[in-house]
Amino acid sequence: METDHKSDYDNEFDPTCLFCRIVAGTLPSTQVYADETVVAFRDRHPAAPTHILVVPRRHISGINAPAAEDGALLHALIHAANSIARDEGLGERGYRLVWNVGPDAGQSVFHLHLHLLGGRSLGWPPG
Ligand code: DGP
Repeated sequence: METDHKSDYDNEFDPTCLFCRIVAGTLPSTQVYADETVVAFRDRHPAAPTHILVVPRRHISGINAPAAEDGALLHALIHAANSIARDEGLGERGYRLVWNVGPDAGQSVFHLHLHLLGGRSLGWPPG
């Protein structure tokens, strides 16, 4: 799949950000979805048989950033996540969508990303 989308879309880009570079195609990833707003790729350290990260193309530091409170952006991310989950065969079994925010939640990459986890029974409460 074509991964160098940056020239197609005039969005904010932080060259020091890992996920900006993945979105731009300058770092490799296994991409499973892309549209004009959102890119999704498989997590490098999967915590479940299906573990996909759904990210905006533009750089936003996390779901707690003011720029994340954009209805159209949130709609695009959630719509993409649900569509990917169906494509991954998780529609019936179910899946989990997770935003990690800050140190207690273990956020390690400061480019907004929605985790899509599934393919096994997921425990609750999370660890
Ligand atoms: P979080 O802890 O919520 O910030 O999640 C960051 C996730 O990003 C974590 O599950 C591992 C994943 N990750 C980190 N570096 C890379 C990478 O270079 N490629 C991919 N595909 N995933 C990465």
